[in-house]
Amino acid sequence: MIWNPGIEQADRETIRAVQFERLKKILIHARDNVPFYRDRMAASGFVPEEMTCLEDIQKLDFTVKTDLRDNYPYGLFAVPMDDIVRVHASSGTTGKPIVVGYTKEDLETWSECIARIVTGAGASKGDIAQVAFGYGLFTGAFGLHYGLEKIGAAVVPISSGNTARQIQIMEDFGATVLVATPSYALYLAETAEKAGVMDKLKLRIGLFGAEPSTEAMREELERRFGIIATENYGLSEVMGPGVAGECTCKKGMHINEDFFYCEIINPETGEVLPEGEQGELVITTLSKYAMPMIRYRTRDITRLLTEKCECGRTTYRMEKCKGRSDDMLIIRGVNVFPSQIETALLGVQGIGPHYEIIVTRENYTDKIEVRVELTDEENLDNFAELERLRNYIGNRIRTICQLDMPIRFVSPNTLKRFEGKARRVVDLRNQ
Ligand code: DLL
Repeated sequence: MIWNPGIEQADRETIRAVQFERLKKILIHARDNVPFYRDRMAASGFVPEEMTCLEDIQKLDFTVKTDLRDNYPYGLFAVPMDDIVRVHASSGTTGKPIVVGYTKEDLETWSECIARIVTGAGASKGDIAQVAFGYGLFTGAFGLHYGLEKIGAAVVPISSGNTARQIQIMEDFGATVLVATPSYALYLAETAEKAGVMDKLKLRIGLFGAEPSTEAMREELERRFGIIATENYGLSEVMGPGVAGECTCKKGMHINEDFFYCEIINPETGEVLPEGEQGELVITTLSKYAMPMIRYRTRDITRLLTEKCECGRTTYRMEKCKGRSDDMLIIRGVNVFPSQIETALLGVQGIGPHYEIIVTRENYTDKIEVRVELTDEENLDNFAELERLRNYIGNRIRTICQLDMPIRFVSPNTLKRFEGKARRVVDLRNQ
């Protein structure tokens, strides 16, 4: 089913016309209400009223995370505090959090975006959706929550953590949809298997997102839970989840293009790349009134897929993110994304799907070590088997990453499990 065929199946001209009309309006709103944007437009002589096409937006500077930090907490809000009905924040790793606000209308837009995505993934009225994202300042749980309610699903707002109880509730409440990060879903699968209840679960759909994951991870989750695992994408700065999500074809995430205008740029030069090329995703919000984001640099590396999807939706899709440009490691001159290492590791017989990438620095050179769990403790003393595994995994990593990496095997169940976004890379370079 398609939630909003009027827009999800619109032809290109209609989508661009809607985008153009909304873009002009939001740029005027931003200029008139946010000193940061007013000053920027004034400095570059940009006048939204004079725009003639969508591409005119390229004359404007990018907005970056530090712009949000510099305007902490409410400096980029474009409406009086009276009109704000919700605030979320994203902590990040350093410094002050970035704060985002929503008007009532923005919340309706948000639910609409999620309703389209979850419908695309096959969820509908009658589903029981267990939301295992953390409820709080994080946008994930509330975002999915209201969109799922909008389509008529029964939402179980269990939040993240307390993993044994999650499985109990999943079984007792007959959850059919699981909302989580892929890494937490993997931990939940492992816990359900250990509890011997996997065959009692009624799950049929996974709505996974909030962190990069690979096709290998999808296959692992689909196999273990016996579900269709779909992925969705978003970020707090532009709304939260709801920017894009996969349909059941699982060939890229359909973008809610009437709400988000997407560009792909060369992350080094800032140049806008031709359609279909891989680069950094830049998003402009077309209908977010509390806090418009103009040309926000997401740091996420992806490409736009422009062909029509088999599902009948016409909206552009974004490919699974390869990673964040700031997560890319440069090892002996070779660029490596953690997702490439994940692809090499998952599905290998004899090791589990959890892994850690340790990065250190010696004599000004970055070094990397990959830690994986053996599935069988006894193999820790079986040198022949360890050697066979080391060669096999080493070859896979070399094929995908063009690099040799030391591999360390550890006992089963010893690597850290995650209840939210996984941190697979342990960066010890500054120690
Ligand atoms: O993670 C919003 C979200 C919640 C999306 C739930 C999907 C589901 P932030 O905490 O602000 O917001 O983190 C945003 O997470 O820039 C990406 O780097 C990463 N991210 C989110 N979804 C995906 C995905 C939410 N499907 C940052 N694939 C983004 C890869 C993702 N990375």
